[in-house]
Amino acid sequence: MRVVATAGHVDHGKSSLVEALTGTNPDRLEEERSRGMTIDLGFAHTTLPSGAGISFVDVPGHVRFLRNMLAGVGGVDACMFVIDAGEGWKPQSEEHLRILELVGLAHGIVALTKADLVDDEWLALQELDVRDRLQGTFLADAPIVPVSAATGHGLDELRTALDELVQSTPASVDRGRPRLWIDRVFAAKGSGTVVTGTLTGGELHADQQVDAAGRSVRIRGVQSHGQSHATIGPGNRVALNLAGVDHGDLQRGDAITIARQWRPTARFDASLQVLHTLRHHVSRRGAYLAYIGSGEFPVKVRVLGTDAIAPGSTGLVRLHLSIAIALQPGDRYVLRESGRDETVGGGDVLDVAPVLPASKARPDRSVDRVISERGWVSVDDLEALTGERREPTIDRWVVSDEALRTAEQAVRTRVDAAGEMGLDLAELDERQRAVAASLDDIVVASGRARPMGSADTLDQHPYIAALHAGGLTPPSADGVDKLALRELLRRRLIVERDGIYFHPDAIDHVAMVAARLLHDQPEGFTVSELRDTLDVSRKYALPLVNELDARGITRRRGDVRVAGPRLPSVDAGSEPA
Ligand SMILES: Nc1nc2c(ncn2[C@@H]2O[C@H](COP(=O)(O)OP(=O)(O)OP(=O)(O)O)[C@@H](O)[C@H]2O)c(=O)[nH]1
Ligand SMILES: [Mg+2]
Repeated sequence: MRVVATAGHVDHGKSSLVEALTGTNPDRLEEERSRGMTIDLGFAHTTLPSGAGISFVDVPGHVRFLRNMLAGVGGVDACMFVIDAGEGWKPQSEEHLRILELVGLAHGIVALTKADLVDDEWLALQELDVRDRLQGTFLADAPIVPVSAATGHGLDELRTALDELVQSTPASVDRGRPRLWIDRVFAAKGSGTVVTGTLTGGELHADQQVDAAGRSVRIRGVQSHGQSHATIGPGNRVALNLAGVDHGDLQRGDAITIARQWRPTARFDASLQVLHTLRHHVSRRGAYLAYIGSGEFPVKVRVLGTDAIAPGSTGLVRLHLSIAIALQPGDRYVLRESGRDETVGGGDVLDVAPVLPASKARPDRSVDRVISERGWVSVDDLEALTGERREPTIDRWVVSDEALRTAEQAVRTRVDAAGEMGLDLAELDERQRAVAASLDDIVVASGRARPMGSADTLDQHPYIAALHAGGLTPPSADGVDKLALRELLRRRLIVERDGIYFHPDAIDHVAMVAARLLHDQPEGFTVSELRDTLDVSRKYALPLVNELDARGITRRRGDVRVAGPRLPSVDAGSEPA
């Protein structure tokens, strides 16, 4: 269902028109009814002649409530711009039109209201004047429909125009990244906290765990215009019943999102289009209010790349908020100066997490710029930062060409320096390991990276041969490279027990000797007996018998060794060695 906001000067008949179209008086507050003036946002919906549904967000026209108007127009698809045919163009006609342009609206129709109070000649004049003032704006070619909420005259034409508007306004895009800027929060009897807003970017569904202004909450129920839904798509007015949060903890301007998809930010770069009606430049630094989504945020502005932005021109700015909010490039904002109570301008969010200092930053919407400024960015981070999901360059990262070349060079240098043993992968960080694995000229095996073509000669290491020759009285490891020693052990090319290194064959041999001993004397043998049988000193016999115990070949029972579960069987045919 398309969501359409009203706009226009105070008392020009916006709310009356919404009521005439929908049967619902959008002025729901007691004070609004008694004063005959809209203060806060109102909501109503109806079905158009074609059968299409339409939702209205009715905004106040009075300049004092401009912040509420701004809260209402973020997230809507189109507008119904209202001008009193008798009064004609007024200050908030102008200001609302500028704001609608700044928030990026591209579709709308114009209603020339209270047509019953003027004659045809005046009506025709006003129509010409309005058409003139819409020149160069998104409403330049919009239909202007004379209408009277009092007599009903022109309502059918207006409905037809709204139908055409709804047909020609593109549906809200589903990017799988829902965000709902909260415009109302209240406690509903029996169901706890309820928030409402216009959903954009993706679907929400009941029982979903979502983020509400930094709190993890569960959606207990989803409604749109009083109807419950299991799932609701973007472009709809939505009421969410939330579990896990008090209504006092949330406020207009907070957003409902899926936490992992966003990187809330308090500092972002943006374009700033300064209204040509502003009488002064926007200078280097200043304090303002930024209107983003449904929220109003105090903000400090720093102009980028130049000293000031002149009225009617567009520049770049860095904005600092006092809290972090879920933004994405392309989000629109409106800037107002609270002191002077004037709209300064607005623009596009360009970079939600700028990495360059303000003196160097030249932001734009390019995703490639985000990648090249970071060098390395995970696929998930990139999506959270830009809304765009890219294929990874390497493993789970998107990497700029330059950063990749630098990393490849660094890894090659380190691998080359490590020599024939190769480089222990544990010495590289996650990114470097991914680079090592990706390089054709580097072989990664057994936890080490070696240059391709350098044969793995570890199994011909001289110490293996020396141990083999040493048999049961092997030479010590003095002088053998520590790294090589560790790798030889890890690959089980040699065995270490109690600080003595053996060839694996020596252990196998002793295992057979033990098997024969126990075959002859199942009650067990002592270390001395083994030592005598093997004809070695205690220095070697003890580690050997300990190794047998460790392997489960023998088991210690008091002073003797008995058969363990892994004792080899004695081949009756073979003679003792
Ligand atoms: N005669 C006549 N009076 C109208 C018509 N539309 C609205 N009015 C009257 O104009 C006054 C203002 O109408 P609203 O609908 O409250 O105007 P609004 O634009 O919503 O005002 P704000 O929300 O405060 O900006 C009310 O007294 C209405 O009764 C119309 O078509 N004909
Ligand atoms: Mg009103």
